[in-house]
Amino acid sequence: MTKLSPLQIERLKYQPKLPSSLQNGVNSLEMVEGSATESVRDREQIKALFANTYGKPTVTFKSSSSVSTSEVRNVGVILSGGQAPGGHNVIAGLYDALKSANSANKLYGFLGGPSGIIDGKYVEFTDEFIDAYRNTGGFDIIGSGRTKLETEEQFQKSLAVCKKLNISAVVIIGGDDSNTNAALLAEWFVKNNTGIQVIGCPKTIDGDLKNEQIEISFGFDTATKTYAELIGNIQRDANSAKKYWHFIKIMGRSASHVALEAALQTQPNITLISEEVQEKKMSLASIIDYMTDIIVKRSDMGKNFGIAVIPEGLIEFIPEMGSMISNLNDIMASLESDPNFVNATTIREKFDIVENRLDTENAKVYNSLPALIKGQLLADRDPHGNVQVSKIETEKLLIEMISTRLDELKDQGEYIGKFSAQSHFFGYEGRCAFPSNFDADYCYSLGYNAFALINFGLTGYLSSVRNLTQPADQWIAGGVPLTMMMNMEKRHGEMKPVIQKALVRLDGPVFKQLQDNRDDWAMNDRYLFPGAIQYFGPSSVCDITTITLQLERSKELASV
Ligand code: FBP
Repeated sequence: MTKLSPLQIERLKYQPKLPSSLQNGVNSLEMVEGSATESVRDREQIKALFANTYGKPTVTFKSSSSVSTSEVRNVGVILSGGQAPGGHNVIAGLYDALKSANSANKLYGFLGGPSGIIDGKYVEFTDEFIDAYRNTGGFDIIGSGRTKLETEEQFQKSLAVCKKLNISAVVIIGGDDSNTNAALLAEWFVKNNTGIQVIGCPKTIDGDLKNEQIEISFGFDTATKTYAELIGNIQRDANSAKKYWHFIKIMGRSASHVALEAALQTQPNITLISEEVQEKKMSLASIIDYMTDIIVKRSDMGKNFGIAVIPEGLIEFIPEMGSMISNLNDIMASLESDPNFVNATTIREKFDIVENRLDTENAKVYNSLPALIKGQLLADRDPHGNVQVSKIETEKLLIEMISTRLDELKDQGEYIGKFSAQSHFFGYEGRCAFPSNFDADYCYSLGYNAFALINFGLTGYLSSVRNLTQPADQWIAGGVPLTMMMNMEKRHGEMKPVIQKALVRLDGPVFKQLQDNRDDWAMNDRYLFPGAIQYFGPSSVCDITTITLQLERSKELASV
């Protein structure tokens, strides 16, 4: 028998909470329709591409005193993209809802992400199987992957697999790109009269799949708490040894929500926010000046130590870098099949091929970077055409450039301190942590609610659970049409329909909290030490969600 840790044993027993509307099961529900919806941008193009699923209303569920019977359904579920704490609970919630609606229902899990449905690789879930994964982190129950579902051939293969298993609905648990896949598949299934429904669930630690209907994606709560614990520990170490500057890059491929939330929980000396860098058109040189200035001033106060938090996606938001990377993405798409590039034997040859193809200004920017970063920028794109920022060591780039700047200042007699830096990257540490109580409850509710959407015959919807800063029984369950969140963006050099990413709003209350405090935090050590995620104890400690969600919700409620 597999040996379990004491915490594993305790967490398996945790019973996640549900919104009161879902507590009597999906057979005692009433669906309330909102008004018809439009996509966030590019309405005509999105409408034309999603002729069958566009414009549907949002829906919410209310518990009903009448009990309906539910026809037998087989459902397939896919975990897609990067891991996020709570994914197993989405599947557990879906399974429990499906079995409580009709014990003859079956849930299949497709293995290894979207490729599982294409290749027909699956498992059938049983009580025993699901029970071993309740309230655990990770996606290892069936694995995940980043295959992009978009071609006719992939859709045909998926249909054949669904027909073989008599599956009438597919649930895709994923972020913006994966739910774009869900929208495409939903549209194709309707267009081809297959009768198969598709429902998405909002996953990503990055926290950038959100809008008025989706308050937060799952995993953000646990991941930010995990990073905040680690940053707090490093702050204690820095404040004890007083000899290192710690440069901490934090995951979040594009938006800086994770870095911002972790910073609000820990109050480090420097926090960069990519969206601000872009808005203020800050060059790499001006970022170096900003950070160097704080380092010098702290040194003048006798403090040759500190903490800098850097969002993972920063490099793409620095205007000259963003332009160069976008040019580079298009070039890389065309070089994928270029034998000269593919067969180049040295990295120098690859640099030369790329530099010759880049526009003049972009070539200069590329050329100005250290070889380490130039090489990392050439790494394979993800299947959606994005540069893999987790592989670019921006924290090291900043350390190197700041060191050089400080040496210059030393030569000019303007700096006499000592700069010794440590670099860190916190990403994978948080993606598979035991879900917080919040994520355990939220995920279970999202999965349970996904089956309610299926039971009402909906397709092309994202499972939505709102009112999240209130106790779980007051959460509002429902669904949002996926097309409502879409716009057209360039991917792999072509315009494609995609779900719009929610970036940090510089006019929002969350960024303002940082802005109002950062000068104080820079010079005076206001470090907070959040410690490990709490599962037991006063609800203000163990059930409280992120500062981001609390500030955003209190602003929304104030404006009602
Ligand atoms: P998702 O958007 O798929 O949830 O993934 C987010 C993320 O964790 C990013 O924060 C990170 O840049 C990326 O995945 C890393 O991807 P990989 O797991 O392929 O290294």
